[in-house]
Amino acid sequence: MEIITTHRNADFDALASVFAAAIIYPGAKPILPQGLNPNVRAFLSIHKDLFPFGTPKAIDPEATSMLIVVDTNRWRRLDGMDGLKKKSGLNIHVWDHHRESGDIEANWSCCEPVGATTTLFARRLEQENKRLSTIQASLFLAGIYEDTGNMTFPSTTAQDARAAAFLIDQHADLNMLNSFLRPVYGPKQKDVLFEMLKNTKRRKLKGYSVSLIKQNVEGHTPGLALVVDMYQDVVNVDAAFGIFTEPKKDRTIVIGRSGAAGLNIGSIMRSMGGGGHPNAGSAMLKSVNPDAVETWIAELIMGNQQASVQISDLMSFPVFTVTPETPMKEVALLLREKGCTGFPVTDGKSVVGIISRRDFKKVRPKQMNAPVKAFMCASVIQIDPGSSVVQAARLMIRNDIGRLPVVKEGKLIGLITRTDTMRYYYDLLPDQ
Ligand SMILES: [Mn+2]
Repeated sequence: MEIITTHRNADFDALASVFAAAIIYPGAKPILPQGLNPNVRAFLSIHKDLFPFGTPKAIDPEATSMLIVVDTNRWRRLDGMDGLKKKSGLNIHVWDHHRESGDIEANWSCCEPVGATTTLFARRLEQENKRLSTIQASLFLAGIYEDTGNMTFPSTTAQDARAAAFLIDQHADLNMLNSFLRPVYGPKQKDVLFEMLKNTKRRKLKGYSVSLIKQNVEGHTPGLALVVDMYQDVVNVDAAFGIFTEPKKDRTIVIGRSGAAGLNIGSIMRSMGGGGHPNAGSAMLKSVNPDAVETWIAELIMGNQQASVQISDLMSFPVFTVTPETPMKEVALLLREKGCTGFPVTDGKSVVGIISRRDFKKVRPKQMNAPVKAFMCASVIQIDPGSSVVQAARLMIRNDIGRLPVVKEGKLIGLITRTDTMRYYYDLLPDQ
């Protein structure tokens, strides 16, 4: 007997990988864990006959000679495989895309840090010139889209896009993807979201706006990740954490979402024994005090220093400034000479305005002798050196400005421009 299996709470990448493996290992039996994510459950309820699978109960460890594990490399994420864990001489193959190494010792493995495990299978199927049915191609594409956030997660690689191209060539149905990848959001999830919004609080941690909400949930509530997603959107914070406690089971599930590039949810969750991507992750904790969990997360964020780039790392300094009395014609010359698009205007140490090339549009030629204070923008939006790049970008977008003076204790210490934030987003930071 040969078995293909994947992690608990299987998502589309896990499910797609299991059935792609069934094509590559035609003699092996797909076994799905008991817990499935709600989208996957909905998909399977309709496609049950097309994707036959067994449950862990069907396994006879004695008779099993080979185990193919997909989309994980850890024993504890598997369901009902304890009997095989101890078995000696078992031939194990692992297909996975997780960056962390696990404890499953494989005789052979295909593990590469791509966006989805399904990508590795799609590549192999293409190499073997396999033809796929529309349903197979659609399921595999769903796996890749889900795990790469439709190719937007930073973990996405060119290989994922190539695999998607192959699957679309094989007539994957994009309408099907739309209906099954749409997340489950029902009355129970709505209640949880409503409660979270009622108890909304925000705090500043390392320059990020973060919301940590503790809440009790009754019984199994699927789709909590989506609820945290929506919550983060609505309250508009850099990161949101739901600390959901199920009192009857004495367990707490922590779900985190981050939109800030420097705040890595995956590494925070790994510190708590869970896992995830830079933008999203979760951890399951037994017998914990939710207040302590909240403090723990806050400490992890505060300690997450190397990962978060601050304004002070990106800003330029010293800053060239002009005084309020500098004549406009001199400012024009200086802008050209320095190759800048604007200067802060300072009176002593404090910033009293900003003058930029844009402001010259309203200056008539005979006004060029007037002082800069007549034309500068006097409402200065400044930023603290400890703030995050996301915050700087937000301020610039919201106020339609291209530069922010960086001010510490009332003193101008640097300038951050739109170009500086771009450099950060496109990962063009100079080596330090
Ligand atoms: Mn995956």
